[in-house]
Amino acid sequence: ADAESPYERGPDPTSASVLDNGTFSLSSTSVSSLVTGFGGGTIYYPTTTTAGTFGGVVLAPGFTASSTSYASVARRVASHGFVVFAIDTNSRYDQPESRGTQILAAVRYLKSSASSAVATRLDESRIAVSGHSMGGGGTLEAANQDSSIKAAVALQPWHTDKTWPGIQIPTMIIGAENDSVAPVASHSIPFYTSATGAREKAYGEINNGDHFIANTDDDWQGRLFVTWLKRYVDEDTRYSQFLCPAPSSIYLSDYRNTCPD
Ligand code: 9J3
Ligand code: ZN
Repeated sequence: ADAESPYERGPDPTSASVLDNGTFSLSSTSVSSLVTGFGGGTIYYPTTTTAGTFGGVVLAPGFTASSTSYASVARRVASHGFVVFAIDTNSRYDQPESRGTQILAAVRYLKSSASSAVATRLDESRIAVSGHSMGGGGTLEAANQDSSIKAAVALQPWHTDKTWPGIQIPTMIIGAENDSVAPVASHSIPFYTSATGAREKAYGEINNGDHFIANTDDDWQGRLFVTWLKRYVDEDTRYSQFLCPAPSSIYLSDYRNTCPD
């Protein structure tokens, strides 16, 4: 097709490839907990230096959790051609508002202070935010505060604030049908519904999923996460077919979106 994005990375996607890990081999580097503004973490990035630079995403953990619990989802996303920074928070007990501030501190770190191996592979102009549970609430905070972020993906987000009309950036919320910690009826769905200012938004709900699906390498969670970043961080319209019309699957108990994307 014409009008291809200069940021397309990896082979043309298929309905099978979007449900699998990507094609990029990965390297990783750890970031000290002594950095300013957040708690360090691990950056996963494609090893190649011959495929152009990659967009980035900061991924924040849930209440009491650490970055290590998100290694599989981080690697899943990175393998499709992204620099993924799974962060730790200053305290495991930090609330969503603080997690949002820390996500944005990690974005600044990724853009300006990361190792040369990361810096040579990252396109610092194309960064997304993500996180799980209270880190997903932090994702909403970060998205609400910084409209220069290219996209947001909130995994089973938890927040006491149920209304997010100020978010402007493309936002994907991934809920889990059987989540009893952040029930979709009182978290993900009102977050999605209230995000009336988002340029594009989608809500995907993993059938039979529980709150801790973000700590697994679930294929449909991976598909939704990767597809959103491909479309809005990479401007890769090869992935539009997986967003519009809305996907339908026995693995999804709900899906809502704005189309066209
Ligand atoms: O995984 C999470 O961040 C859980 C959110 C939560 O348990 O809130 C209750 C205080
Ligand atoms: Zn083409």
